[in-house]
Amino acid sequence: MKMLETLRGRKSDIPPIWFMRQAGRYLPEYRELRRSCNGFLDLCYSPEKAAEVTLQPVRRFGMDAAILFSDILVLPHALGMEVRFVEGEGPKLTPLAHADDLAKLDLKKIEAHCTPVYETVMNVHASLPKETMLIGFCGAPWTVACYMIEGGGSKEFAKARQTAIREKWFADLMDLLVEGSVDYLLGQIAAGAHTVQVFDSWAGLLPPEEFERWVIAPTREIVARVKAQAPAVPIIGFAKGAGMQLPYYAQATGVDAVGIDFTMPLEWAAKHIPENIVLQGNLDPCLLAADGKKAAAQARKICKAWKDRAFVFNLGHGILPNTPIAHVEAVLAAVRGA
Ligand code: 1CP
Repeated sequence: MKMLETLRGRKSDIPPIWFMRQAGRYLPEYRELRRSCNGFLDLCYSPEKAAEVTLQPVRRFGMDAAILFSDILVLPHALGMEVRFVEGEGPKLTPLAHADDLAKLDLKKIEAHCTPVYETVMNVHASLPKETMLIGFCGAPWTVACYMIEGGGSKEFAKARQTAIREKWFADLMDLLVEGSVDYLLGQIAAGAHTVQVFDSWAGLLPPEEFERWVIAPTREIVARVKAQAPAVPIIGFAKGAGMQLPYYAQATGVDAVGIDFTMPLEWAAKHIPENIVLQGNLDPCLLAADGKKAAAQARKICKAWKDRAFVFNLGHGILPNTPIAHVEAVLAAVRGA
């Protein structure tokens, strides 16, 4: 398995490739299958359909990895929160506002609630080509807490940030999410995930002391506890927007690989991320959607800049729904040297 070798530190002339959010609305076969479901969460909890969607980008593009089709908000849903996905608007949650709301969340619900997700992992595992890696994932506690407190997406997550500063119960919420994330990742690993990625999409919102407390510390704990049970499973951390804190994140959390977002200078990342950490990234999803030729040229630049490192070719954030398939093909051809 090429990507597994890369995650263990092996360099290669042609890097393994997958794209964040590679199963999704830019694929006609996804849109078609999605029409047969009663909403997005229904798809996440349908083991056959979710497995099919997971496999679509592998079949179409020969990606080196499949990422479980699910969402980071499945965990709060499993804990007992109300979560809905409104077409065109994104996720809506009944926000946590008081310490009392925490008492309603129950770690014991995760196993039964997530059984269909683990079944999806088993289904994908059974039909995946032998050389293709299966990635499980969760949201990092900070990012998941942002949605739980804000009640949905936001540019600044100002309510979540102020809650983190003001309320004692925020630390209890984070502890609960660490516990839940460990159980959830280990469940996916037991079902057949070969690696797991922790998505901290809103890591970049925090000043240094809070970055330490709400990004580094919980991620370090999750990594240590997953590794204690599954030492051979590599862990990828994606702390979007971490900027100059990323080398510290890479070293302090114990992850094997770090996602590099599209704002990071290539040479800076190659120079400052510790040598023993694998790089993953970082093509700009807007460049990919806007211009296939320029995206292919940039893809070659990434390969050149990181040729002396073990790295996984990816986007610097999730693929956009309006991305033309031809642009994806142009980038894959560029990376594979065609
Ligand atoms: O079908 C649809 O219309 C729903 C769109 C959609 C999809 C395809 C959502 C709603 N989630 C997903 C799948 C998903 N989400 C995957 C698996 C698919 C794949 O990668 O191939 C993964 C890994 C995620 C992770 C996720 N969900 C993140 C972390 C990564 C990132 O993009 O930063 C986040 C922040 C979410 C929350 C979420 N779920 C969906 C939306 C639109 C959002 C963003 C909400 C917002 O902040 O505006």
